[in-house]
Amino acid sequence: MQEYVQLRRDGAVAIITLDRPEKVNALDRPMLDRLIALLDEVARSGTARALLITGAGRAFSAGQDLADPAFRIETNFDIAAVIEQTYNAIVRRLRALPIPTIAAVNGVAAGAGANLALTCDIVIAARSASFLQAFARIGLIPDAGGTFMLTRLLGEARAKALAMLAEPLPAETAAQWGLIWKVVDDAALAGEALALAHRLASGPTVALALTKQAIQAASDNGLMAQLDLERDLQAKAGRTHDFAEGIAAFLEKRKPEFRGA
Ligand code: T3D
Repeated sequence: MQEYVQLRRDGAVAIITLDRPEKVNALDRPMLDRLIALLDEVARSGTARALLITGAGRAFSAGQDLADPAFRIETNFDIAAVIEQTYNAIVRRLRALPIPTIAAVNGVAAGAGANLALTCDIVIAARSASFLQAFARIGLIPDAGGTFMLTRLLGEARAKALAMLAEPLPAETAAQWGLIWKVVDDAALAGEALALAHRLASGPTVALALTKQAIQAASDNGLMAQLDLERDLQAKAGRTHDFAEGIAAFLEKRKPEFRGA
């Protein structure tokens, strides 16, 4: 059976590719279930130190496969249950994964496809890519964490306009607005994204995971709670080999060799 989501390894970097280019990587139920299984595999392996997610062909993903037989209004399907089992399950995993996640957005990212990309820790996009909150076009609200990420990253004014107007946001504007990390020329995207993933994978992985945890918690915490959290997480980072190595390398004027422990 052909798999439309692929996982491969490049050293310490795990690479997941949405690989259904003829349907601009629209996500049907088997693809979503496989994505969940692959995220679990990456988490279980314990050896991947960064995760890169990208799309095959000219798009990142068109979001939910609107032609999926499981997505039929006539069958009276339980949309809440489907979302919980698929998109929510994926977003929860990406946010909890204790390694940096990078989305390399190679083309249009629409609907839940856009919001899965925006859930990643660092989003790098091709200059020709765009982000489309397509939901209003089909009478839905942004899901897969869209209302959270858009509002936190852009504020209500831009979040509401993007969601209600469902117009494509060019990658360059997304970068100017702070929705994503950066834009690169189309031909440079794959190489730059992989180099970024390797750079992170050779970093102090425990500290990076704790950084991710602290920054994500900052969306919910007040300053006092965040100071407590920083203290507690720094105590963990301070017990790692990589902290000792970072200090030693600085004093010895050499490049640190982080182990991710
Ligand atoms: O219960 C739940 O799970 C609810 C959750 C919902 C989450 C969501 O993601 S809802 C939003 C779903 N996505 C969309 O509404 C986007 C629909 N697609 C588009 O707007 C456009 O296709 C794109 C802007 C993404 C790309 O446009 P373009 O011109 O580059 O490509 P195209 O020609 O429209 O698409 C190419 C093919 O892919 C075409 O098939 P064909 O005619 O060559 O056989 C098209 O029908 C197909 N395709 C594109 N998007 C989807 C799709 N097929 C199924 N589902 C799609 N989402």
